[in-house]
Amino acid sequence: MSSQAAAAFEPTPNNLESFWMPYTANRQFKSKPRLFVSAENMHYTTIEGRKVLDSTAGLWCCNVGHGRKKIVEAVSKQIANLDYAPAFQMGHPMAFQLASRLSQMMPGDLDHVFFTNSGSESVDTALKIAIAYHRAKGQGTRQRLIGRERGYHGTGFGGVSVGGIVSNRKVFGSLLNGVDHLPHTFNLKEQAFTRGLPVWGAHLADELERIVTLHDASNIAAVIVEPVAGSTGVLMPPQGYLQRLRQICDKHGILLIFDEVITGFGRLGKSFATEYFGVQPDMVTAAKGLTSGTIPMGCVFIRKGIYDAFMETSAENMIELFHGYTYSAHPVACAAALATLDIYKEEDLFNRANELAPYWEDALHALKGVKNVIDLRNLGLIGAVELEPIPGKPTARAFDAFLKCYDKGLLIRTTGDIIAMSPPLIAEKSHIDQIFDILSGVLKTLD
Ligand code: PXG
Ligand code: PLP
Repeated sequence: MSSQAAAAFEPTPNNLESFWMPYTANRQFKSKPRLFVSAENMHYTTIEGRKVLDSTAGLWCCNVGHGRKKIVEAVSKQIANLDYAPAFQMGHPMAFQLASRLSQMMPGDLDHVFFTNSGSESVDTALKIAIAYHRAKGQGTRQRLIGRERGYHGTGFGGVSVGGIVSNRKVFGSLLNGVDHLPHTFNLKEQAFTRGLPVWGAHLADELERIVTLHDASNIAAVIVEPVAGSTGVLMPPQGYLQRLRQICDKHGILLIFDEVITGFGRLGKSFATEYFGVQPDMVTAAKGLTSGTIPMGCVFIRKGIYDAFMETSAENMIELFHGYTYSAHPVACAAALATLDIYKEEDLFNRANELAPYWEDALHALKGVKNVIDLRNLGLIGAVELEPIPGKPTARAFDAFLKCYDKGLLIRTTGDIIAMSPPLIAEKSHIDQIFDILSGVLKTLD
């Protein structure tokens, strides 16, 4: 063993420096770390032994709550039995079982599933399939991609390119070319304090016609949108907006992709937003709730006609799609996903979320009139509180709220000056009461 390798095995002090944390104010964090060491049901436990109520399902992912025995057992059994199987040119039975079960959750012919390890990979997968699909259909000029301002589609170059959050884009160069953005659908003046879907804004879908006129439909592959925009601070689609996007895409032969990384697996009180809104896209990207955050895994749902186009245009012994990941359909992730789907079903969690949603809405909107609150938005078990920024110090007020809630035993999530919440679907009314008690108390103490 080289002396350098040997040194790596020496016990070293637990130095916080080496880990470059993702999407984190590293220096602020390392000066006053916030560390979780365990979790059960609705609560985390900090390294100091304090309980913290989880109003965010981790990062929008732990939909069945924490420490669920069924998942723990399934994963333990699987890792002992088959730890890994090559993802390319080999398979294992659970991958097929999982894909079949997932495809039953989707309407119509959205019945093929491609596995990834995250939402970012799901998005890049869907964008690549869209471009390759048109080529397989003899329309190889359809290469342009259309995203939306304020959209979040993960951190791959594809996802950042179609995404529309300036800070995620501005220092990363020219990104993908051939990308346009629809306008976002938020308008504080028209929509403030709306419960559920805003009435104003469906006309913004018509901007797609303008982009089609500019480039011609023959050059456009796909439109990708989040049915409910999450990361940017929770923006609801105006009534009729998604239906209109579907109509315009149909008219011009453009594929419609719904990015359901957040909205999938019960967040809106239905299996997917696709079901909630009754709009069928051509592909759906998912991750997070697929394994309730326990093991990294994502997937893309793909309509049969898209899959068939690849099968029909290549020789039978040839690879039809040159794309995939070492860990696509990882056996341990499949075990976690199957156990998670069992829990959703056994505990009827999507309906449970649906039944809890009005209580959640009322609790959220009771914050109207609290100091600095300029908007409240909700759908299913998603809620957002938008705060008036401190002049010259954007994001500071919400971050202060985050730190103070954490001290008082509540985990919230902030983006800009917006607080976003999305509790596990197992939440009780008493948890909701506690979330808003702590939050309103903290908001009243802010500058
Ligand atoms: N698409 C959407 C719509 C997402 O919300 C991704 C893609 C990327 O997924 P991965 O698994 O690669 O992170 C996401 C992820 C937040 C927050 O607080 C949101 C996400 C991730 C982390 C934090 O809003 N969304
Ligand atoms: N980089 C190198 C050098 C690799 O060999 C591979 C996969 O074989 C990758 C990146 C991609 O890794 P993954 O398949 O886990 O996405």
